[in-house]
Amino acid sequence: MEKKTFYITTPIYYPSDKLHIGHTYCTVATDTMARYKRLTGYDVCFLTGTDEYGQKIENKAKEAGVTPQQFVDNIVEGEKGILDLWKLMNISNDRFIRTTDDYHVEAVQKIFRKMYEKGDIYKGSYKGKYCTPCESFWTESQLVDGKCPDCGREVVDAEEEAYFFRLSKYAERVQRLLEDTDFLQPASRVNEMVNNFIKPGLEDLCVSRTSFTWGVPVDFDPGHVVYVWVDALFNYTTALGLLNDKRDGYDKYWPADVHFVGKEIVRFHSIIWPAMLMSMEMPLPKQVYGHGWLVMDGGKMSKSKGNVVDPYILAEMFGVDALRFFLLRTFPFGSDGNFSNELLISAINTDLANDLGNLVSRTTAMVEKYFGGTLPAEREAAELDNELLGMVASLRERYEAQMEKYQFQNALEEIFKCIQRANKYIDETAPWVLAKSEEGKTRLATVMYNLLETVRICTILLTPFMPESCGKIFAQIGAEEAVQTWDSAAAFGGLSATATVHKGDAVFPRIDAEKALAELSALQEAQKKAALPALEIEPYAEEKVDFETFCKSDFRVVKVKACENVKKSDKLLKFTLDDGTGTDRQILSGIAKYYKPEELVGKTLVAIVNLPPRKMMGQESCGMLISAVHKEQGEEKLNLLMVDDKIPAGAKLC
Ligand code: ME8
Repeated sequence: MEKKTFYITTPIYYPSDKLHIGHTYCTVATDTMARYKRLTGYDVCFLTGTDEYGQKIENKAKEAGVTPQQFVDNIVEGEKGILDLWKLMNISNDRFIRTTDDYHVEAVQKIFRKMYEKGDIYKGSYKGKYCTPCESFWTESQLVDGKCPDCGREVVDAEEEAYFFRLSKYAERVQRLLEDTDFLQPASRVNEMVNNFIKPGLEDLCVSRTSFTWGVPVDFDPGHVVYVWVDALFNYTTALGLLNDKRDGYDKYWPADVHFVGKEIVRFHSIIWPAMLMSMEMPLPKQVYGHGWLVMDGGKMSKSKGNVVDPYILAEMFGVDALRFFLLRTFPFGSDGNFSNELLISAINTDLANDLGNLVSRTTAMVEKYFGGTLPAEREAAELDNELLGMVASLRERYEAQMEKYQFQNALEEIFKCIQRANKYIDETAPWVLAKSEEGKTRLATVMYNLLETVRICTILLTPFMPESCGKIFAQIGAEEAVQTWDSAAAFGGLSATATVHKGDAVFPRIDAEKALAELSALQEAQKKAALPALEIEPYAEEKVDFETFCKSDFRVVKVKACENVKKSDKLLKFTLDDGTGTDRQILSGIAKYYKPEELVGKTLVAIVNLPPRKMMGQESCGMLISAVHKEQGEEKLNLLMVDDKIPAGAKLC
């Protein structure tokens, strides 16, 4: 019999910057779902990829002094790029699409032409606002405080000849789709779409641009490139071979079972995407699930805010599986979650090290200690076993109900209730007491078997979340492949009655929270610093100074006779200077952070000497020493201007 199919996608990511933990969150969730569906027997197609066109990428490439293609190639394929990250995170995608792939470009051109020939795309003129970072057009009325309603950044005026898609024509059908079906999940997102976007009147959508060139060219009108969202959304179908013969699987996998997308792009997926598919007379995806954001102190992570968290650092410190687990255990998928290093460490220590890790290591250690690693076949059941056995035997059903609703956190909660119950069962049955007498051994073997079976069933259901670690646990409890299956998770009794365990290293070592937090914040700080520009110099003054005014400034060479810190001031140094007049000059300068007084004595410097004297900390300063200032990796640097010692004190600079 042919397997049932399941087609699941992540958004395709913009390769405009390195990806952060927020992107990883969505991809890990999709991967977990894909693995779960494979486990339950589906033929899964899991697609992810990159969305490489648009003005934002063109601008970034220009800033970096490379071509847009070079720019995206580096972020996608380069060291620690997107492909590397998905490999590190053990992402099991079946396909990867890059929108610059030629088959995609050609298919998008055909799609655009088809909608044009049908009359759903027409030529007009666009006047409005554009948010470059989001690649979104807005009308004046959609702006919030004059800024982009999605990201809150400045928008720019845009007016150009453009093609439009007749979104308005599909408004009613889209509204019915949203209100009358379970197309958009969680259902709480439906109202926002209908009330904010459809009810006020869906305007036709501008779907081409002429002011830049990094996009799919409209083949029948050179100079126009296809709006990046039109090109991007169709990736879900071109990757399956729609209107191209380089890929295949369209008939098999389309329509998608679910698109996982972040909440800010629900609008594109639940309004624009179905409308375009209606125009193309194609089947609609079965579901769009809008997940929440990982936020830091209430705000979305973004490179410009400097609050992004690097998944590489976390995965290297805590392990990939611990990170995958944390993301889905800690935050409900449909809502926002506040990321913190403390939460991550607590999930590892509480759930993984304490509850799961301990259960596995205590159980295998006891089977080794009391039975030399292999259980005897005799059993002796007791009333006390029933609660645990009942809970574990019905776990798969409760887990499945949650997984089918994409409620990863709840599914894990069901598993951990069983794990906690099993740890309590150890305390209740007190194996160390049973082990003391020969008569207790049969009962002890039963207790051990029940624990091993609990571990086995929980591990099967945890596999989509932590594939590698679950493999290690299976090896420790001696579970062969045949008893790692979905079917075998439905009932107790999978392991042989004379199961053999192989105690190994702790699968989830406990983290020393204080040490790890200190290390993490040092690493994250260093990374933040490294991301700042290596060298920054002050912008040049726009305003001109006339020559006469400039000539009024009297710059002189001065020699440092003495220099000391000013009492009660962290900033000020007091200089006694030979300025060539025969009378010492005193200047105070706020540079104590940069120099020790003794290192300046004897140096030949430059000062402006005709500034009016002023008092600082009760002392008079007659002039100002000239320094050069710049920033390195965000840090202020200052260097006093020092000149050749051969130049006599008092020499005028001109
Ligand atoms: O939107 N928490 O690309 P993108 C959770 N190219 N999810 C987050 C997140 C965070 N802090 N930050 C980003 C695009 N994401 C388009 C998609 S699909 C046809 C085109 C999620 O790289 C975000 O919500 O800006 C989105 O779902 C995904 O990462 C890609 O974001």
